[in-house]
Amino acid sequence: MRIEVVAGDITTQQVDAIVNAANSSLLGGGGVDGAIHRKGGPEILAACRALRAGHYGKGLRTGQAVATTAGLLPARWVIHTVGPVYSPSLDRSADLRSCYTESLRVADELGAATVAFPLISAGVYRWPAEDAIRQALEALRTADTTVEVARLVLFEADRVPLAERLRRGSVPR
Ligand code: AR6
Repeated sequence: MRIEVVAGDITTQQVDAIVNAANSSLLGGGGVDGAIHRKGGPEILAACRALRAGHYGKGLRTGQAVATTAGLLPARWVIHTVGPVYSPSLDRSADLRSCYTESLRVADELGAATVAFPLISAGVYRWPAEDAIRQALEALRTADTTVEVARLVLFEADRVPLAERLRRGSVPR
């Protein structure tokens, strides 16, 4: 799988699937979740409500992923995942990496070849950006998937040079 790092807005990505940093309710929120629902239109929320009425009655667990239509967005699907809230005392990084690998597993099931990811947990959930990038790249690199391109879309353009260096493996811990 090719890994790309770009600056931008996930809602405009021309890929098969975009990933949403959702919360367990699946019913929307702020940040990237708010942007996806706003630009994708009510079809996405309707699909999320249907999930809640069915298999996901208790919501989506942290580190899990599930797909819906992408509504009016250029992508075909939105893959919703729930990142962990950052904790300075508990290591929740396995849950964070699971968001990436579970999203790729769902992408495989859909037959999506190109998938764009936001920097999961790095906003409202307060994960430090550099470590969030490291966890994302580590999870993507080691994933067993048929996805051909994984694109990490950074809303904060000033994070791209560091992310590029980490992607190339030129920054030690
Ligand atoms: N495109 C790409 N990245 C974006 C966009 C966008 N349009 N908008 C924000 N980001 P966050 P979390 C970046 O807070 O930390 C929601 O309320 C943002 O700058 O969206 O996982 C959910 O409903 C940051 O780097 O997600 C949950 O309750 C990254 O996306 C909660 O927030 C993630 O920030 C999830 O928090």
